[in-house]
Amino acid sequence: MKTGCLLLSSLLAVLPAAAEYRPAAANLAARQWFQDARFGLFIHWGVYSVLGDGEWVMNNRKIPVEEYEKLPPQFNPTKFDAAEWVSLVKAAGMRYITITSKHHDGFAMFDSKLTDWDIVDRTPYKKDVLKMLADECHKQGIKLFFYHSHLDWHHPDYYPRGRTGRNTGRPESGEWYRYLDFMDGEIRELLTNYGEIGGIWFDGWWDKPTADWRLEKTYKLIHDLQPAALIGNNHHRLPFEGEDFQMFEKDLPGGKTAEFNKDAQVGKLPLETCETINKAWGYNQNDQQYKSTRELVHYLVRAAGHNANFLLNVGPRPDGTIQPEFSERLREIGGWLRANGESIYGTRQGPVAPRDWGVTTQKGKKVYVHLLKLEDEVLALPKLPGKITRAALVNGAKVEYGETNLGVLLKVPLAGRDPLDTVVTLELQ
Ligand code: FHN
Repeated sequence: MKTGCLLLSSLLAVLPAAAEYRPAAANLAARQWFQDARFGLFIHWGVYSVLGDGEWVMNNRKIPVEEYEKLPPQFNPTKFDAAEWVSLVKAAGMRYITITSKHHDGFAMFDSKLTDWDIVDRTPYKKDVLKMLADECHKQGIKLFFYHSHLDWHHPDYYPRGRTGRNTGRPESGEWYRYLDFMDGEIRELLTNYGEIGGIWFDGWWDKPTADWRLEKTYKLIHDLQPAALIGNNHHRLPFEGEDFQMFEKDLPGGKTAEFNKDAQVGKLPLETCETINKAWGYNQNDQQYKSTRELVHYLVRAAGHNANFLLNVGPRPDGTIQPEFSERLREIGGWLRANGESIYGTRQGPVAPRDWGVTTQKGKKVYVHLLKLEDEVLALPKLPGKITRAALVNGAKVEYGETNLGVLLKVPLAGRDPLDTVVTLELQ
């Protein structure tokens, strides 16, 4: 036993200690901005949209690379209008965009000098849509994040293969670290050629969970190029060293309702949860299962009640337009936020834990009680961290309340409730 311990301690002595990540002041400020922003648009867009069957079509239909390479010549998004997209984002009350720079099919939606497997070299459209979007975001004051897939079903050096992408017809060979160098090279391009970037949203680590992903090197590259850029990695684990926020997918933080979240624990970093409007991330012409605006507002509010941002997804069509079922809902959410945004933007989770009836959010001495599902006229709350000096609806109508040493009673008549979410503002002394 002694020998084993001696061997382990001497081995640990020679292993390079992972340098502890110390976020720059600009990064810490960016984290505060991120948490205050509370609401963003997720965009899954790629050549897969030509088939109208989601972003996993290459894997699900077992399409080999040489077949899949026939898609880009059919992708010509002549109706793409960056100003229209960013204006829709602002009309929705969103503060940032996270768009796929590269999804699992490996196709770069930007002009990469490291490969011709990209939108400029392989499509009749020949324009760098990420550059167009980045310029418009900088012009309209919307932060831009890039979703970048670790996993790659097209690159020959993504080898050994992972759990997915096993029917792509690639040779059973490849240089793993040459693939990582390629991936780091594209990350360098994204953080060099597109101005200030909000951050990188990684996904696909789970395809090879035991591989040496060399995350420390990639994360250092990002933070060296843009210290304020926030790194998130959708690995469904507690955050790794070097990450700046933690995301959850199709689940509120700690919800564990989605299979891949069963082991997910909530860490200490800023939080974000992402969800689709129908069921698909990438454009799916057959998916008509749209969530109602009420459901989407509830998701946004419940996320805020869990101290998390809400990243709501659209999958644009191959012509570059966003379908009306999505844009209508986004505008309706924006309408609710124009009246109630004070209870979401810049808040943190409130003093009362999320409940079935709703959640609380808080900003300074104001506590916002969000009545999402309350059939009764009276709501009992536990004691609050201060005496109430005022209770009112967002329209200013006073709310009757009572305080005892047991807690607080609010009386909110059914008449005059907001069908999406009735917010009661409590001012505490
Ligand atoms: O495989 C991806 C999927 O295509 C999509 O990008 C979602 C969005 O969070 N993430 C992965 C599934 O967990």
